[in-house]
Amino acid sequence: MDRKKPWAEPYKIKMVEPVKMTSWQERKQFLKEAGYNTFLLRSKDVYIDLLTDSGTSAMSDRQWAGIMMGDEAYAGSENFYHMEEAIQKFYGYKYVIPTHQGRGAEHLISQIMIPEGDFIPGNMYFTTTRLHQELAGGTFVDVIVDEAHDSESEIRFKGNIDLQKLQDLIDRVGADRIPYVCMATTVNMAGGQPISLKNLREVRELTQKYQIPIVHDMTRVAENAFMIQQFEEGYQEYSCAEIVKMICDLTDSATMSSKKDALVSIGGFMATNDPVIFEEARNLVVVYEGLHTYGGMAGRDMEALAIGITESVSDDHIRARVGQVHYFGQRLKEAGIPIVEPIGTHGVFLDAKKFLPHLTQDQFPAQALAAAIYLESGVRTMERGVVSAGRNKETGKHNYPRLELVRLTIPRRVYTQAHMDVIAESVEYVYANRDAVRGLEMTYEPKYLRFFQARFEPCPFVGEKTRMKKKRLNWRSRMLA
Ligand code: P71
Repeated sequence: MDRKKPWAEPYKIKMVEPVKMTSWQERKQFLKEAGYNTFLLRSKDVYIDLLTDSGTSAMSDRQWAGIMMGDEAYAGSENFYHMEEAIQKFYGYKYVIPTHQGRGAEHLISQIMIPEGDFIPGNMYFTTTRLHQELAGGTFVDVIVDEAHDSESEIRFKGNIDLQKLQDLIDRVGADRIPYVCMATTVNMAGGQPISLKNLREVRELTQKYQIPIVHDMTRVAENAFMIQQFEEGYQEYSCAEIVKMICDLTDSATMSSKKDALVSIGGFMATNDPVIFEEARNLVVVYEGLHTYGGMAGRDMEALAIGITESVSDDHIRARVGQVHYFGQRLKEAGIPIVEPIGTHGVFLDAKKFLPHLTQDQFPAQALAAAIYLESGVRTMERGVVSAGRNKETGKHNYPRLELVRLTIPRRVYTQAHMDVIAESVEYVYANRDAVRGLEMTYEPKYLRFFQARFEPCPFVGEKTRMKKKRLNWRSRMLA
């Protein structure tokens, strides 16, 4: 009988990079200097870095060998053609435009496809995606299923588009005011939630009726394909690579941040099957990114990407990648920590509203929790709540997302199971002492993508002094200090 395969890593480690633990006193100082924003910490002051899985994965020996084969010609680099071939082979799109990273591709597609005043439905916003849609004069409309906004709903494909919401938008504004539907595989802001192929087929059917194209944010498409293989009826016999291809085949164009799924430190691309859009993008890319055969990427990085794409769709790789995330999430869940369920594929998301019920959303609970976790453990995480959601472009008021989350994102092939255990213990410690975590107030707010550079200060507890007198526990005075 075939034994179920374990998720153990399908590789062994050839090179290591030391990490260093700092003292609590040091971290207190670093956090203050960083304005309580984990984006502003220096990486040398971080013990385990779960800020993002973007550009932080470990490359394979093959990829590093590819780096040595960089053809740094200004035009027509051989590595570009390797990259193009890999994209055509594994994702199936005909035309490829390289960009420096995902947002470069988002910029191009938004400028090309969105006329001023149009509406772009999508399965939940992503920060950079929505901003580029808005800068082009468009308005993002969230058409994801309601369950995606509920951290407790355990439906399997929480990334799905609600067809009724999409139909309602078409009826309300008219199909000619919708330049495309933006469909992300593995919905980041929902907690790393997948879409199902069934849903994508239905969206395809509906949009084809109105001749609305689908633009695929394929940043984590292989992880989504793995979830389909594991959980959607009828796909167990297909390989991850085959499912990736099926997904791409149901869409018209794509934007990609290669820094995630595709296992490289930098890079991205726009891809399309439409020759007219391709022609436009080839024109525009030289203005913002670079020539159409490098688009801001070095030749060596395009080579590493071509190899990374091949590795990213391997069943063994993806099982271990998602297996590690699920191992970690399961540990937190068993410890009673409020996390987004089901556990996603690129990280585990803490529900900061439930974790810190004593804070209002105006006190930036997810930001405060990310700061507290760093302070107590040196583990760096990322806020994905009201700070990330930014302000409403018309009213200027905060957007208050229902999900107020802290993301513990797992880089690919970087940390071990022992690291997962240490992080879980740190989060458990903060959870046990959660009522000592203070809210924050924003003292500096940048105009664009404010979460990157905003600064904060702890706001005082009401009646803090009396409380402190009553409870002189050591950890309390530490966290409150
Ligand atoms: C992540 C990132 C990187 C990031 C971006 C913005 C704020 C914080 C962190 C980037 C994505 C993404 C999706 C679904 C497009 C981009 C942009 N994610 N779509 O999760 O997840 O790609 O960073 O290469 O420009 O940490 P880019």
